[in-house]
Amino acid sequence: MENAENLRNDLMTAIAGSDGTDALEAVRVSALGKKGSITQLMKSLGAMDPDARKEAGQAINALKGEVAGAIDARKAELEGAELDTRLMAEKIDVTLPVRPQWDGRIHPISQVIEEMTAIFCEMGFTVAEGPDIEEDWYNFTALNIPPEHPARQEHDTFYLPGEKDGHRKVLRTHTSPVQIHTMQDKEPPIRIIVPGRTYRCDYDATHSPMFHQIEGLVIDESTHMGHLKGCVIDFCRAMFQVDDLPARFRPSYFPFTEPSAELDIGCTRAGGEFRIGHGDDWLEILGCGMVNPKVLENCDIDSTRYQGFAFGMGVERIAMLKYGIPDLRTFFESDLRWLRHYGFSALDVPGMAGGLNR
Ligand code: 2U9
Repeated sequence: MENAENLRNDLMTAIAGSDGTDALEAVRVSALGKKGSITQLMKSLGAMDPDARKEAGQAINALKGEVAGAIDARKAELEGAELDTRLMAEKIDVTLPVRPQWDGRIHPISQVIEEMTAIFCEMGFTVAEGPDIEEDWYNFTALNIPPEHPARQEHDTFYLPGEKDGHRKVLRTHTSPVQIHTMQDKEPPIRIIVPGRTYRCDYDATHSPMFHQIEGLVIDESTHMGHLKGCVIDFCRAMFQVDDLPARFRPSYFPFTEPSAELDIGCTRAGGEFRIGHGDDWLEILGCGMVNPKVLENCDIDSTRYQGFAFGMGVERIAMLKYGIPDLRTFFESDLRWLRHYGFSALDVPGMAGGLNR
């Protein structure tokens, strides 16, 4: 097979001489492609007598394997060299400042949660967090909302598919299950705030199926309603940066607090302008109350020794009021123009008195 030997030498020279993956591919097609030289040799076997065909067939197969192996090895070599050249040419100067047009923005929800956290942490609270998916007992029963309680209907709960034993987990409808876990796991005194995502099956101009709450819980031996009132009024004054912000409490009802109240703050709607502060009008801002002793007992806390207060508010609502964002639905549309307008600079670090003077 002199023919085959010449072909082998020619192909090996061409493979070694290929200076790029495109040139190498051309060599591969010229040898092993449909009309390639080795393929043609294979086809010529049909015209040979059986003994010659056997010998030539083995030689051509060996040649085919050798050429394919040489092509693979050269390909790996060339790809490695091409990658090296590209990496050498690519440079990135990590010391360059961020380009202003690529500057990311902090979402108003993140900003407002940070502002609230800064205020409550200054008062001595710490932050607690927990899972979005909860057992029914933590979301409802432990909070004095037993099955068939009308408050369950108000919560428009998202249920997960049932487990084998028939019980269903829920997407938490408030952040309160985190307080239940904390009371089970820690001894009083407890002073926590719980920011986080919550879910209710409701969607219109003022409701989103996913929204955010921040709740607070204080449990010790002597905390009373006066502490609750001072805490939430101080919070509102710091949050809205009005030192003498008028406040009033209205009686309310929640299964997990007794007595319960809602806090209104002063505002004005005169002449089409809306402003928080002095005025002749009121705006509901949060709910609160003294923790129901039944809830303490559900967490194995002795309600004859310990007592405390709790409060809860919607983060979107506070963000809309503080920063004049008119439509709740825009919060989660991921519209970059909206985020550039209402978002915050990463360097705009929230503190006790930060945020309004932009
Ligand atoms: C435990 C005990 C008591 C949390 C509370 C409210 C009042 C309240 C709503 C405000 C607007 C939720 O986002 S909203 O719809 N919340 O009015 N939340 S007291 O009370 C608790 C929580 C946990 C163990």
